[in-house]
Amino acid sequence: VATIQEVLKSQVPQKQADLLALKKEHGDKVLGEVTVDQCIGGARGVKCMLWETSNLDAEEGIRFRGHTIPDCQQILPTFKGPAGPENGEPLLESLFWLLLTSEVPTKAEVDGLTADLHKRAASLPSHVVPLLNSLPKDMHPMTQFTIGLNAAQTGSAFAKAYQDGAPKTEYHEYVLEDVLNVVAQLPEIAATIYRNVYFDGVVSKDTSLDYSGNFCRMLGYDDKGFDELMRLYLCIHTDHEGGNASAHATHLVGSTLSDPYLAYAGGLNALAGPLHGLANQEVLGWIQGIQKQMADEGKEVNAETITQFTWDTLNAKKVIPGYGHAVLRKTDPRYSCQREFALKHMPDDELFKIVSTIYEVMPGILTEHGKTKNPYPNVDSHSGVLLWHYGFTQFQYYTVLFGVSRAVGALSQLYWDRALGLPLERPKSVTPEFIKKFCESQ
Ligand code: FCX
Repeated sequence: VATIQEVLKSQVPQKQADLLALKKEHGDKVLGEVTVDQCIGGARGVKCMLWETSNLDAEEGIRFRGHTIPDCQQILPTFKGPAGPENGEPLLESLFWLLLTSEVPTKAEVDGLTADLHKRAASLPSHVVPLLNSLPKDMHPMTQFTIGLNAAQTGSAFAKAYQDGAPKTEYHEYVLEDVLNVVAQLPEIAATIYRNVYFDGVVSKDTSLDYSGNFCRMLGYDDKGFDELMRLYLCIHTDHEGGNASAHATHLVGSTLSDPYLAYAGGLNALAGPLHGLANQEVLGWIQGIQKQMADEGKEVNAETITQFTWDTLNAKKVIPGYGHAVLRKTDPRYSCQREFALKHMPDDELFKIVSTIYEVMPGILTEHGKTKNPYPNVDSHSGVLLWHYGFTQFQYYTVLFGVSRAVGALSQLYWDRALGLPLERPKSVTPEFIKKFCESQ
């Protein structure tokens, strides 16, 4: 059975040659132009970043190495064995393999990767857990998460190899070590934070399980339904092409030859913003706000009261968390697959019914409001209600789960950034005076 290291090693020369050929043949062609609006407006739609692992279509949503989420549910190995919806959700390790190699792995290959990750988890430097234990319990879990990952950086193989004078051509081999180690070590960092902040600080493992199942035990959950949810959750949050803030930050920081620990800590800091991953927690907070207000007013939570509460939020000049997207213009397929999961496993859940009612009324309200270019729900709109159903109610922590997952996508790409020798990222900025002068001279 091939290891992921062997598969990648065999792919690198061809991929390097392909990129050189692409540059040679088409290097001077124009991919698009940049308007002043795009320059001021967060570079929406500007095609200026190479990304291997996934692609986002505004109408269709994400494809991981060309595969949609429903495709992945059909073709990727599951905990029970081969692919197929009757066997449950794909294993995160399956998707990690696909993102890194662009190949669909066999169950035996995935099992090998699972075992490798379990082994690597033990290499978390011994000072990390005591450091996490010393942090104030009221420090936000995402802040603790980046501290933990930064602290684990002492174990970076790439940082050491660079200091020891490794040649450029070998960087990616050390980066792959770090990528696998970071993905392997994040569950312990994440679970230690969860157990410290909300419980007794004790983290128990079960390495007879897969990555997600073991992570659930570390968090303190022993429920096969929750294991399946975690597999789905961890798969769908991995990657969303390169331009999203956490992936882009990782790619940018990594382009300075910061090692994967430091680069992904940069990504986590971006994920911690409320317009990005923190929306995971904000959605639950918003729903609880409706529930509380309606309870206080002796009203039901229904389409009418949700509509009123939505207008109150919009009139207060706040965003509706979980709705809108910088690229997507349809319901996010990551939302749809979570809805499918809910319909299958918890159709009568009260909170799910509220989320469904929000879905019925929100696109109409946001369209009438007339600002957002996409009135449909994104991934964050649904995840909280699923976690809540299994008793995972500490929603200030939810974004940490997103962070465990996003590592798999952002770091798969970081491996290829170094294998392909991509340069320091350094776009040109312009001053307002330049824009004015330039445009007036046209
Ligand atoms: N509620 C209210 N107003 C919204 C809105 C929402 N959900 N989404 C967009 N708008 C507003 C914007 O704030 C902007 O207003 P402005 O003109 O006064 O600045 C206007 O509509 C145009 O924005 P638009 O071009 O549609 O969206 P952007 O690309 O600027 O922003 C995000 C995209 C995702 C940041 C935006 O839709 C938003 O704030 N959504 C709520 C937060 C959220 O759910 N984030 C998670 C996104 C994602 F899935 C993830 O990263 O996890």
